[in-house]
Amino acid sequence: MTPIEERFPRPSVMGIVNVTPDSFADGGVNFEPSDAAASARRMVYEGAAIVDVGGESTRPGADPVSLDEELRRVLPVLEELTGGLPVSVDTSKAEVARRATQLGAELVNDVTALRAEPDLAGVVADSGSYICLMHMLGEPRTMQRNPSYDDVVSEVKAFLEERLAFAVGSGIPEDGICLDPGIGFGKTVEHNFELIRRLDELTALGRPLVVGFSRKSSLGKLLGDADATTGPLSASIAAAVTAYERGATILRVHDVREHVEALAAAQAVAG
Ligand code: HH2
Repeated sequence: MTPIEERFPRPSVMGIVNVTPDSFADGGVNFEPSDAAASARRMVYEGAAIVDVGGESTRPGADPVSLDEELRRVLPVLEELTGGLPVSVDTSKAEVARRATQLGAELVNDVTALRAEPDLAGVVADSGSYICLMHMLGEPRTMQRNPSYDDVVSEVKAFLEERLAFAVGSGIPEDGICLDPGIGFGKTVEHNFELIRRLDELTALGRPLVVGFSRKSSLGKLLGDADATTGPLSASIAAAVTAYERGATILRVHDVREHVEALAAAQAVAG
């Protein structure tokens, strides 16, 4: 296996393709498989290193989706894309990951970090795919009801360290694992910004970090709308660039071209 940090050099952009009717920022836009495939192709053309195809919204308040429904949503898109396009699958379900990796998905993005279905670890190990392990406090339906931590960064770090050990213990090579603090998953606005401010404490785990701040409601709330459910592109780009400067490797975004351009400038500054 090529180590994930060689396959995705810093910074790499992961384009988001939600094959859902209800995702918080782009629900419905890519619900038709042909629309989703076209968006994915455009994102790669615009410079995405990989596109993340998901069939279940994990926005605050979202209800889970059945296995059959999730397969019905993502398989037609993956059938159109894989072989030609670098694809990851955003799923917590072992069966979805198994079918997706058979179709060529090279990364499994599990927002539950192998807690929803621990069998997913074996699927990833057997398929030789990469995996992203993300932190979430609680579950999507209720996670934004007053999330609280003594110290958000050290608690997220301890969680990711434990999940990394679980994944390695389940046979997934450490070289193939990246970690994600889970912006917006059981976190207040201040928790999210503190995680980026102190991102060096998470890079100390020695694995590449994924950060997904794109269009998230904390950005809209920061700008004065207490009831925001999304945030603007401009603030998304600033959050991605500052995360990159603090050590993030993969930036998970809706607006690929704008992020690729901004990160090119930030990378030129970094030298
Ligand atoms: N955010 C979302 C979904 N999956 N995966 C990772 N690794 N990191 C993230 O920050 C992350 C994620 C939520 O964003 P989106 O996919 O646009 O929305 P929805 O869950 O409503 O489909």
